[in-house]
Amino acid sequence: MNLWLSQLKDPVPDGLKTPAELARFELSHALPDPAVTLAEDASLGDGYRIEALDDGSFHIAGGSTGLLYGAYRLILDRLCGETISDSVESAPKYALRMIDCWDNPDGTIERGYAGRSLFFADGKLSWDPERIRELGRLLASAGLNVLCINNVNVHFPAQLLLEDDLPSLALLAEAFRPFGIRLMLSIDFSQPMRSGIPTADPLDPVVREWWKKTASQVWAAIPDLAGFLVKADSEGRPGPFTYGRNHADGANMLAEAVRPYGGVIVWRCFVYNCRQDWRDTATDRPKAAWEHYAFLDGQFADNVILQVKHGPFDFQVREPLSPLLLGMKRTNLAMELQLTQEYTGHQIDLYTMIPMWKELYEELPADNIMSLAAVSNLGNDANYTGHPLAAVNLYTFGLLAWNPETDAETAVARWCRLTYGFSPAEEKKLTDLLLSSRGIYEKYTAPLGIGWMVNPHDHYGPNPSGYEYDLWGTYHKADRNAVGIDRTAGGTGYLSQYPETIRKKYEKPETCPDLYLLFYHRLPYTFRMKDGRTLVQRIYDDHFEGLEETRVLAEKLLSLPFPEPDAGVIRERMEKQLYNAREWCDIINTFFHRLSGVPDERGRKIYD
Ligand code: GCV
Repeated sequence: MNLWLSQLKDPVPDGLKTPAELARFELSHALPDPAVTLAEDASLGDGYRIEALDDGSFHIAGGSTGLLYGAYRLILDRLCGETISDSVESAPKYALRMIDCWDNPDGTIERGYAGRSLFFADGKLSWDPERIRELGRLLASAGLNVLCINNVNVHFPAQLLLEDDLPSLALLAEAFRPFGIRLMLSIDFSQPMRSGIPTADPLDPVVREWWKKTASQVWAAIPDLAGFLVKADSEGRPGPFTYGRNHADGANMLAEAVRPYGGVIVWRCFVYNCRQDWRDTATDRPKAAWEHYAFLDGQFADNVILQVKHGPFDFQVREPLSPLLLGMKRTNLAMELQLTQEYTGHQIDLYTMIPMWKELYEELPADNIMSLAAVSNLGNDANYTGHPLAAVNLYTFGLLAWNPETDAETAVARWCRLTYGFSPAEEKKLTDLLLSSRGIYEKYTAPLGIGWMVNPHDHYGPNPSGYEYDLWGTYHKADRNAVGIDRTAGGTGYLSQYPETIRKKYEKPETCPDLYLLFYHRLPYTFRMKDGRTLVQRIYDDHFEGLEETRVLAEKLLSLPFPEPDAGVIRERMEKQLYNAREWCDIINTFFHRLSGVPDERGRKIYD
């Protein structure tokens, strides 16, 4: 199964070495006519220039990878019924367009909803070469170029990737090379201690030497390894704090070790107190990343990239843009998105992400970041993403990483056309349904930016107080009068981490955009929204509407002529989504009704 490339009938053969060779193969099989000539121009790198010549043929210039991206551009345009009439030039906005897999050596995937790992089984690297070539083709055709294959929570034996498993890893890197995809590895900050060194202190000369030697061995085996990804001092992972050092000390030490090979250190900023006492009101989790990193701006080596989750919490359905992405002007930044639907429906509920990403970009100057990363939604299910329609998130992420100005509707419509080849009316219908799916999901889950009302740990289905008295710093504090946390200057002060324009937009409940209202404010249920409804009435209305819109979504979606096996899978998942939406609607409404005692103005059924 080739998803959006299903019209490419000839599988990529074994034995191709470079992206330019692959470009020639793809063009000769998928686009034998008209003729296409290729000219390698290393100065263009990943970029390409395509010229339509008078005799109907095309000429592509680009670096080796640029030729491949140019070839896919021509092929996919042709499959979409489009043609380049004059000439186009294109180059990616971000040099690193990364997919981070949270795969474990035993073949499980943390927060994975599409089967088991494509890279590991039984404690070691293990892959099906044909599937790797198919995956490589999918990723390259979407413009993606870095793949971190192992979980940021590096559990043993993942450490062996830097040790005994290196030869095997080198073979996997070779398999991805013709697709222009470079591997990255998540590493364990305390790994030197496996070699008998009593510390992992980043300023200890023995530790520094160990990393240098290890890097030299790793890059000798895989000369184009992109770098290391590090989760340090986060949710129990080891890091520099143990030794009284800060994150610049930790990241820069590793950066020095990988510098001779052109490697980068991608250092995650997901650092917060995950052992918080719910009684402690002085700590507000969204403030944590800024407190740990903002003062270090300008102190990171130039081959360190700080990878920041798009919001200050953890991939909730609605979060504001992380203030770090706006405030660290002298640091290389990557924004981290999450394709795997941990909090957004487990690839059971339909949730198309590009509308959310476009909203983030409304506040994020594209130049503030240098890379875009996303947690993978891939697994070894036949269709790679479990829900066939979840593949739209992988494809459109690639388009956005190439060009953040990509229009959401155009991107989704292109995916629909490539994947299903429906009639124009059906394509429009599917595009609209996909684009509406995020808003629908948002309506029936946690209200107005509050987040976290999910079943703990598993993160699917409603549980309004599941995290309320837990250690994770994720509280809504709903009582009989009010709900939410005041994060303005008069409250926890989180909003003060932003530039003034943003502070002004959110600081007053009367003018704060509705969908962020309970993220920033604690408000009584009687609070009057801009449209005159009370807060609690808006919560009831959204949930009833979300459920009803899910019903309509299901009906319309299931009327489309999906081919098997997709049709069966979509039907089965849609039924589960309907059940989930009903659970959410009834439980959230009952929760607020019981607390507030306020009846629904429209007399709809809310359970006692
Ligand atoms: C890989 C959340 C998830 C964890 C994940 C973590 C992270 O807490 O629930 O599964 O761990 O984020 O991004 O590191």
